[in-house]
Amino acid sequence: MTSDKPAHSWAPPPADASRVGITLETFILEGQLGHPAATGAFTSLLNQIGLAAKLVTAKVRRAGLARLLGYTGQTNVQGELVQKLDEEANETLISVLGRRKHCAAIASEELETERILSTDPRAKYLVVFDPLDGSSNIDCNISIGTIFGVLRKSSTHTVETSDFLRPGRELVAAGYILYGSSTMLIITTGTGGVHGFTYDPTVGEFFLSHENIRIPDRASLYSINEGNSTYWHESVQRWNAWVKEEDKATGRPYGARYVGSLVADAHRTLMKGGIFAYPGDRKSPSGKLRLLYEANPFAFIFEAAGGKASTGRERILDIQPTALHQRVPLALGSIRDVEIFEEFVRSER
Ligand code: P6P
Repeated sequence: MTSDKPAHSWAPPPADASRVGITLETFILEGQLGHPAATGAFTSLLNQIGLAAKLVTAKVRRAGLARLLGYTGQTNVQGELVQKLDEEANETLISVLGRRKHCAAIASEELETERILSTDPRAKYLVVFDPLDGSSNIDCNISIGTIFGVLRKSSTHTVETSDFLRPGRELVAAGYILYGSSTMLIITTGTGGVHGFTYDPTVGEFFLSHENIRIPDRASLYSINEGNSTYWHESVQRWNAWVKEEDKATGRPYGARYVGSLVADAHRTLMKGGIFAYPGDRKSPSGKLRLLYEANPFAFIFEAAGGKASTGRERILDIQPTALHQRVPLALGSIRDVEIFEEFVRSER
């Protein structure tokens, strides 16, 4: 393994006066996301996602008071008990995205199959989302999040499942909302940089707070559920031992961080660098995370921020999906840290 010093965490550039107070809506309207084919419809769709984020954060922030915690008693397509907030967030996103007729259809973690929202020929976009990721943390007030990706509709016929089964490199936008100590919305169109907006509940607006986020090339942090180590393939066990060895030249031992909420673990990794991994193992050969609405959006974001996302063997964004809810092993983070992880996986005996 090469020895290269880990870089420092990304820190937002000093906000100069001209950049303070820019709202998400202004930033999108001014095409500052750098989307080459920015049209009114695309702008409108992204602003609708911003509205959905405000509505969901309002529910998340008062869940305990509005007795939204707990379970509905139903189970979703994943066989998981649906929490009331999951359902609320799912319905909010569907309702808001259906209003302006730019979104032809959605695919959600909470729905077995796609949902057609508009057959209007002007509806040019498809949206994939996990409405409330990390739901197992909802009742203990740990950070959770919404993950989304936007595809351009590639066919003229009414949307079918196959319209969603496209490699993540075809996304035209992706982002997430993190309901943490503050609510943040992170968004990218892939080419125009990755930008963070922090929600001010006193005025009900997302304000630009982290312009052009770049992930450090490497950092001494790793994030993985070590409770699964008995099931890991031997190469992952060797990697896990390697990050914990002492070697000052490569910033080891790495610090361990694990929330158990993908949006929280991924956001910290984006901001500070290092690696998040949910690998395949003997128990779950394809890992746990979903390709379409978890791995692909984050892979799109991390590559746009100068990071890397792979299964350990192949680029996430090149995977040809075969099913809406298929799982995929995920190694996400600083380019050098993911490369080191890949070197171990490829050395599997
Ligand atoms: P584990 C939450 O349920 C989730 O889908 C992701 O948000 C998170 O990264 C992962 O599962 C955590 O899984 O097995 O470590 O509890």
